[in-house]
Amino acid sequence: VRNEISYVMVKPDGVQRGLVGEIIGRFERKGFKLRALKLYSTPKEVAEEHYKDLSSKPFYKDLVQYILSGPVVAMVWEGDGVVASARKLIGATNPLASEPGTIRGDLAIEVGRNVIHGSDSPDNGERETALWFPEGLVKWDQTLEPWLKE
Ligand code: DAT
Ligand code: MG
Repeated sequence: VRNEISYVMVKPDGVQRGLVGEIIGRFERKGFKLRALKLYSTPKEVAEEHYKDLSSKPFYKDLVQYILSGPVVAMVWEGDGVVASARKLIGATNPLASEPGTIRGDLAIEVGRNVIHGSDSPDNGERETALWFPEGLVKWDQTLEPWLKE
């Protein structure tokens, strides 16, 4: 499994509901490496660019408005297979279909308030990271790595 990065974001509802610690904790406990983190007041152009593939959808306007409705917590997580693994931790797009034990399955009920984003492919992990963190990532040694990786 290849080393990758995933762009993960606690959406404004997650921040307002006080779920930031709960959500970050799940990624930390899994063992992935945090490479960037900020509380962020999203510029409109960034929100529109992030969701540009959905710009023809009927819910696009509401989606962008929702993402701009308050600060987000923007993060980049690194690890072997982190993109697919993060999607599993996050759960299905519609929280009513998300399995219990997943973030959306445990913490959300509506697709328009599904508390978290995670990149859907390694390429999009790179693309979204460049969009949200043009300042770059933090380089550091995770000293417990030998306890996580053989
Ligand atoms: P995901 O966030 O699971 O990657 P996506 O990329 O297909 O899902 O869509 C991005 C976001 O758009 C999703 O988190 C919530 C919103 N969305 C998707 N489908 C929707 C729908 N049918 N109605 C309203 N919002 C929707
Ligand atoms: Mg998506």
